[in-house]
Amino acid sequence: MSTQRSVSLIGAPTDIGAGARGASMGPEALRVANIGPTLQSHGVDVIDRGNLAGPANPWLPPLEGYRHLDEVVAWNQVVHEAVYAELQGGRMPILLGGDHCLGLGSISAVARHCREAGKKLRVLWLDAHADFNTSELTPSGNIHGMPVACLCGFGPKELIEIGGKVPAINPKWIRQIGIRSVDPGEKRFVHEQELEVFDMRYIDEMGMRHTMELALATLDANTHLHVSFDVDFLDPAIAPGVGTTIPGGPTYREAQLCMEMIADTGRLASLDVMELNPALDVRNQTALLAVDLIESLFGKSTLMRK
Ligand code: NNH
Ligand code: MN
Ligand code: MN
Ligand code: MN
Repeated sequence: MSTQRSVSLIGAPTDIGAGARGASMGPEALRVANIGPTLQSHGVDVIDRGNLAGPANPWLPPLEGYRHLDEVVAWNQVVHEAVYAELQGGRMPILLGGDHCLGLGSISAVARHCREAGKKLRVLWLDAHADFNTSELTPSGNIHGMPVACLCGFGPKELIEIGGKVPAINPKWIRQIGIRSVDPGEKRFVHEQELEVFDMRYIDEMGMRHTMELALATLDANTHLHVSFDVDFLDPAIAPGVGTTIPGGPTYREAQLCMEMIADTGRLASLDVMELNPALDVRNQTALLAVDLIESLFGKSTLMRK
């Protein structure tokens, strides 16, 4: 079994859910880093659908625990429809973020597609953060810290209902990898909901190989694998171009091995590349690194394998 070879790039140029401005420029930075032609060079059929449109960022303080809730809902609705349409058309959507609040629109569409197609779903959440806050728990009101909770049914009605069914997904379908910054209330909630988290301590002690073996265990021919890649997953020494850098992330090789082991499953069926912030980057290096890692997801490896 090999990874889907028809890909659609979908740009979502917004920083509506973030605490720093600039992720709205992420899609263009990934294009400047040659994401399309690079995938094509690996034999992938690539269509760039261009950018989605949504409301501007009014940059207001939180209201009842949420910043920009109406605008976040509007953006997630357009993302949901765009991702769903690609899946129904038999193509792999790659969402170019944009901040991570849009993981909700993307993954709710994937979940809807899987329900209708009778497929199982596994979500890999590669991130420094658990993104499991609610309006009561959040220290910031930024909705990019809440998409996983929303997907599991904890969040405002307008957001959690985007894919129709509530909750969109079961916490048991998620594996979080690279986590090293969780807010106090969020931490309790992660334990309560029994999220399966491979935090940096786990990766330090057990290694990326063992971590990925567990995170990818029990996938079968009927499983749709979704990867939600928050670029702040990576160590800031190699990936400075994100709004919320947290030290102690995966090195270049650890990140490559993570992607290579995902590629080896042949199950990757949808992808988000989120939180890239060109305003904070240095000569587009974080975008170039993200493209390099995405190449590995599509089977680039140091030496030819079988
Ligand atoms: N946990 C913090 C919050 O909710 C930060 C979230 N920031 C992220 N998440 N970049 O991936 O405000
Ligand atoms: Mn499908
Ligand atoms: Mn995130
Ligand atoms: Mn993050």
